[in-house]
Amino acid sequence: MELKELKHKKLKKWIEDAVELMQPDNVYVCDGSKTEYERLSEQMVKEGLAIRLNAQKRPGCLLFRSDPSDVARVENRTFIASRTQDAAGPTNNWIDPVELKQTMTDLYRGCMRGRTMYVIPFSMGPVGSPIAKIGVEITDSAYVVINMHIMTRVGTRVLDALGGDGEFVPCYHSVGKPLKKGESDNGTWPCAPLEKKYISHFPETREIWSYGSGYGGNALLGKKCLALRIASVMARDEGWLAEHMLILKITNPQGKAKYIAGAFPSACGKTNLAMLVPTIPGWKVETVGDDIAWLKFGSDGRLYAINPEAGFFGVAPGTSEESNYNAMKTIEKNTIFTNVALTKDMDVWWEGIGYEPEGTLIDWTGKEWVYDKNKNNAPAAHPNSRFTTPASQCPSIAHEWEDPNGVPISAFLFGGRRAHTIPLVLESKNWLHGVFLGSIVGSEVTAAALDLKVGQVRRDPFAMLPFCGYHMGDYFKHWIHIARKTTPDKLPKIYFVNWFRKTDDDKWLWPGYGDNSRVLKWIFERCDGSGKAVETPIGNMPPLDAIDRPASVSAQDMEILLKVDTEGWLQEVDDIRRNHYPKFGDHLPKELYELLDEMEKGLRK
Ligand code: OXD
Ligand code: MN
Repeated sequence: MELKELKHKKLKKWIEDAVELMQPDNVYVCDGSKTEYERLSEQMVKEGLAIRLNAQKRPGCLLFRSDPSDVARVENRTFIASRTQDAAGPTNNWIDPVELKQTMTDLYRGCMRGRTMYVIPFSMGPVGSPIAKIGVEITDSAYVVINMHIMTRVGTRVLDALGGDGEFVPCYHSVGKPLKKGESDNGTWPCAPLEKKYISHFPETREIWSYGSGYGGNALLGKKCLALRIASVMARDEGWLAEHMLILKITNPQGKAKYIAGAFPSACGKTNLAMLVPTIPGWKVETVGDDIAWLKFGSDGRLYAINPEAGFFGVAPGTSEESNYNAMKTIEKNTIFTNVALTKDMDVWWEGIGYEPEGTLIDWTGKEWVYDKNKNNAPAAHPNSRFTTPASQCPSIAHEWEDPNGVPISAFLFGGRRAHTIPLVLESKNWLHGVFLGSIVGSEVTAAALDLKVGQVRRDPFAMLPFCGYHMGDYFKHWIHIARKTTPDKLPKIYFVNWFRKTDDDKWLWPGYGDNSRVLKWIFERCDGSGKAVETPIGNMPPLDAIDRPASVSAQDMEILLKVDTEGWLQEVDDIRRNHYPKFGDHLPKELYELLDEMEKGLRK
């Protein structure tokens, strides 16, 4: 579509202003068609940016290799530029919005020279759903366009829904590498150096400005930027919830179904849980979403969730037939792989795929790589290498995954990667206590990527630390207040789970994966009014016989998994009181301190 054909005056003016600033060679409004996807894919193959994979083994699949400086979300270059620093809170990077816009306007000036500006109208949520939101991303990356095709609903149908004056979230994106006359990328991934990367959010005006990175959440602006950081602010203002949560459907042998949403920090197996294959006979788990949930109250007073995304942007390493059968099936076709290894027969490979590679590979940096049983060489696939794949291809996708009204949620899960102290499962005493549990979520650092010691607990409340667009203390308040919109019996029950307990000699106590269905079964039964529980100072817990024990777990280990570790919890209390809660200053709801005191008292009895 031509720019002049656009009916929406505000949108047209916004694009024209961007064209004047960024000075692209061409402007192209995306229609979202398969032909468009194919044409751009072919163009990138020709330019040497993409490799077409084996058409028999991986039909419709592409492989990209990014720049080694552009392989992940850049939290230290992500900004919440609210008018005041206090509004962004202590856990976000803040720059004054006027100053930041000035800096970025200077970077954007002429940034698309030699390139095409793509205009991507996209919907987060089924087009036309009362819960959905529309965004428009301007980008100079064809890689971003084809990824957005999979991750969101893109194109003319979105412009139709927008009409002449509908609301949209404007999103600027540029890889930050203008081309001189006659210059080309020459097959190398375009991006700007780290200190020039900015992933910026302006919560009051609901704008997103991203510069310098072409990768994942930095560049696919519907995901973390719109659906979490900006949407969390909208949700606070409009009385709903935008959460870093998977959504799954669980059905018992009698055919009764319930929906569960779960928040886990990155790298805790959310995608695996969302696509789990139960090990208990007769139970079924289906997928509604694997990363983000938007929740609103229905007229019946219950919370309904939609998955605002249309695809999965999953971590490849560790994904295998055993760990996630459904993901492996989903990515057999029409999938974009980024930074995985390439085999001789033009297929993909990564660490933890479940089999050894044959012969020499090409690693994610484009170099020859030989498999070493002793794992002495650097990984062939980048640890954060990804697949972008349509949710509709997932064998476990629930038929109602695109229901515009969402699915009614019976339970929320909060969890992290904790080797000690946190039991396999714990039920909150009530909503407020559930908010308390959400506020203290922590996960052990798995790689020395951050400035933290491996094994050290990083508190990540509600798994929203990198994704909340405002002060987290106020976010806790929002969670407390939202309960007033309905009656307690209509609210989801809240659970703390931990699949990652270890023995003192570093062995897993719980098998995880499909066996997590045993814990989901207990949660299902609790929500159904039949499951047994005992009250403890930390919450309600299943008695030993309430969870079907897998054959690989001894009765003794089950006792450890379901025991209240008084010493460990007292250390938690101390850490929360000293290091965690004080960060939020007087924004921290006093009710949460009261619950901390109450828990400590109970543990010392
Ligand atoms: C993700 C993340 O990519 O949470 O989903 O980091
Ligand atoms: Mn995520």
